Amino acid sequence: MRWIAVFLIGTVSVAFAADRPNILFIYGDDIGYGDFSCYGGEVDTYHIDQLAHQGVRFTSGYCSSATCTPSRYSLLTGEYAFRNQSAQILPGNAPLIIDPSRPTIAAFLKQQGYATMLSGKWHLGLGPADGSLNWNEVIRPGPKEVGFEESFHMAATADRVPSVYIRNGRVVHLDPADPIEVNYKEPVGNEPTGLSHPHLLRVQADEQHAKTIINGISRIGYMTGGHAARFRDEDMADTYLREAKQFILAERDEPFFLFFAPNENHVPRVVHPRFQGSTSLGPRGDAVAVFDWCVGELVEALEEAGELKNTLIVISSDNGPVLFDGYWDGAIEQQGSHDASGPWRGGKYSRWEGGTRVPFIVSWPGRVQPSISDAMVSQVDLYASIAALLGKPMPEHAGQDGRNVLPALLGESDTGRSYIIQEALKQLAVRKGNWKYIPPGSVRERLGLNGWKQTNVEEPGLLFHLMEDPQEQIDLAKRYPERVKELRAIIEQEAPGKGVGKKRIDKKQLGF
Ligand code: NG6
Ligand code: CA
Repeated sequence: MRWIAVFLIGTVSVAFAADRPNILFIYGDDIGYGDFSCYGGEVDTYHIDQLAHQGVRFTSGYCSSATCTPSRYSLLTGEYAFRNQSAQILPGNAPLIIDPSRPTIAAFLKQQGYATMLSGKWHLGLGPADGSLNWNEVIRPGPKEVGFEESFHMAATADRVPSVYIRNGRVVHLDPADPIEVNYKEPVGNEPTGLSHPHLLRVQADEQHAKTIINGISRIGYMTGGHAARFRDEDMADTYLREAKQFILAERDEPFFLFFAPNENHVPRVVHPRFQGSTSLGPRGDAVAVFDWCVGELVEALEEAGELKNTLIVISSDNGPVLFDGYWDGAIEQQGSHDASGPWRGGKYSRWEGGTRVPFIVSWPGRVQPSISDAMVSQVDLYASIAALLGKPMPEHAGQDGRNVLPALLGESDTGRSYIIQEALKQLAVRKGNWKYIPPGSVRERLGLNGWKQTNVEEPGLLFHLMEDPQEQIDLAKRYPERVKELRAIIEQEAPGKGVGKKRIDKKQLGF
């Protein structure tokens, strides 16, 4: 009998290792469906394409919302962000919006014995609900309290103060003699702003982005102090990467979960000089190249650690693309024939497909066979699917909107979720199969340098057939009232009372 026992133990331990891969989320910012070359983009994203060719490249992969905070919220919590009123673009001094009693995917994986780390953008708020956060003391609650044992991050976005890095709850390189103060309502200290000192600016910005100048770039919000701690935009990708690589290369017995969330392709797009002009598409194209380079470096680190085969990598983005987003950086003028949204209409801030249909690539060299998948999957599903992979139940009060789409994620099935709710600035839409329904309200999108384009949606809403009409131009709502009824009922069921949006989008939803 002894050999049977040995055989069984052997099998069990092999299965165990294979089902507890390292998990790496590489989460782009404002990267559109059409930005990578494997999705038809004009910048050569060689490293991303390599992973896509060895893995599953999804054509119907979604983030949950057309802006950052809500999508990140859904990714980590497995809950649709429209359920949480606070999950909207946050100022840089907003309190933490994740309830620590609802375990995130990081908390869940930590519970399962994973080492966990965040390197990059956070933008889910920091500090207590009463707003009493002091940037010069321990910053909590934050990533640690919701499951990231290690963290190295900025508070919100690169265009929002405070423009510093935070490591494990402390501002990096903070000089106690030069304390930080942050204010989103009125100026603090004597810092030059974009409005008062436009001659100091390297990039001209709109009024919203014309507050405190850091590194020659005016930001949203005011800060003073923390001079030694201020980041240099040019070094940001290298910095997050260095921290992430250290984490990957650390000696440890347990598997890891790394959430790598660089700034690319968010504004301000001020990349390292070695990437400036590396593409013909201006700063926006250069930022895509930086993102691709980061992917290559992470893969190399995984190889060096001997972990590439046993790492489940997901590459995606938090919302669709935007060209002009507050800084006159030439993104529009230099885009040429590149279409960052790919075949879809709209982008960031928008309920059109381009707002939430994003690149979505799953690679796991030891397990996943190459394919292109049309299965519908959402970032809100990653939590439930990974729990299924580990063979563990989801914690109570967590991830209720996620579906287990593991077979689709691993390229073993063409079936994903049957429908998806799409959110933009707290207004909803639904896609089921090839049908897309946009209820009454407003569809907003950034247009050129002239601000916003707003489409008013009247009763009974808009209905499109995405296969026949990917650009969402031909409204079929009046022709197929039964279909409208069916899709509207899905929204009413998922979000009672939230089906019909407002005619004007609340400025609060835009973070100002
Ligand atoms: C908007 C900002 C935009 C960007 C966005 C957040 C203005 C006029 N625009 O309010 O520049 O920072 O918020 O982007 O202030 S996100 O990707 O983090 O959602
Ligand atoms: Ca974003």
